[in-house]
Amino acid sequence: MTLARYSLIASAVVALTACGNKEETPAAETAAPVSATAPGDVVIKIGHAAPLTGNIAHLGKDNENGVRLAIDELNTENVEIGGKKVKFEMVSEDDQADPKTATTVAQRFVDAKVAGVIGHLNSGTTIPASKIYSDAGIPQISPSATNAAYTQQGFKTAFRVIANDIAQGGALGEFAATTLKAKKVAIIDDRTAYGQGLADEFEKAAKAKGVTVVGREFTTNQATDFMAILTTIKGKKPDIIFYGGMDAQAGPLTQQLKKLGVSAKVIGGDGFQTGEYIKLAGDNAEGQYASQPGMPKDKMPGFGAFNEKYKAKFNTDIQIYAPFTYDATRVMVAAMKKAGSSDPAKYLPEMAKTDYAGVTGPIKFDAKGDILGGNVTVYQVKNGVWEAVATVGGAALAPAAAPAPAPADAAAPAPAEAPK
Ligand code: ABU
Repeated sequence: MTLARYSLIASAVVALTACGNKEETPAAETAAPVSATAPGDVVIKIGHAAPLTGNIAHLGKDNENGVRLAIDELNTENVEIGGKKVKFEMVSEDDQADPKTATTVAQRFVDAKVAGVIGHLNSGTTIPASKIYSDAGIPQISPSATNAAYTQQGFKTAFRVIANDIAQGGALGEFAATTLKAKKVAIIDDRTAYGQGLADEFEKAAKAKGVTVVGREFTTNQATDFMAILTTIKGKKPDIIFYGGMDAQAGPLTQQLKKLGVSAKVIGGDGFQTGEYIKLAGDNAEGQYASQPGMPKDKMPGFGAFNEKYKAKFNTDIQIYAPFTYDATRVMVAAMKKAGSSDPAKYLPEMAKTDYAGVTGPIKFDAKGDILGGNVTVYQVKNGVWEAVATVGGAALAPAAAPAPAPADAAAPAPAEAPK
């Protein structure tokens, strides 16, 4: 439901019931029978933000679907918080993957008194929005923003349920050097917080393993024609080409490599470990590599059941982050239940103490709000689908076919940093 629609309903609530909140928190209000809730239910609003228009709207919709699935389920579970029956309502906003729009959306969420926010999708939106949530004391869980800076700002409200790009870039650099035995790499990024940050981490890790970076080129997250930079790169004869960015660019870039007769393999991060990449890259998708933070999907404890529920409800395949938005929503609600309140000030301390068995695996946070023990899986396109080929959990690369390593530090004490 958009904020505009919510506002209409909220006005109707005031007009019809002329009653105030039953729960003494800013994050909940009594719903009128205009929604799917029963009269007297306390309604807790949870914000969701992602690009719902533009060239990665398919990923934003996927994130939104994960939240919707969690909330629809929760609303059948007779959840009680602080002894009162509650219903949850998603307030979903389009941040257009644009940092400025994201801050406007964040302020709207604050004004709407959401209890918490799942989002944003992109690092470039999550980071500026996080300051607004921090100032307002509203807990935020990003399911997908992987730039390390998000949780390095000292904000007690910032959490993420996915490993960051220090882990992901390090894993990819290690994989390129050790498994692919690359000697020369070319690097391209889209100049976003995510694309550039991941490329920097990859470059650091690859160089540390003795790989030579023969070229570094830039594009944007709106580009569609990469022939000029790919022609420059072709002349440098790299063994592999790293791309830091999203599937909307990685797909056409991969296809254009074939037109230029470049056979170097493409490798990158979670921004293009999607079904959409395979479609966009066409017949040159086969054999390319991309990683996703987390264990291989077939080793995620709840992925199979989640996948079935998702397909049945939305009649489409998961793109990538829906299981993470689903887990993030349930983590937030679990903290509210433990605190006995949806008041952000009251349940925020429980968020920091999270110990949750999610469909993506165990979720605990370190002192900064990053997931503890988050590992990274490298996938390759084989016969037109992504197949896990290696998992990095801690320092060592393990074949994905081997038993998934337990999150190495899941039970480790949090690092000695300022507590959240
Ligand atoms: N993690 C890749 C996509 C989202 C982002 O970090 O910008």
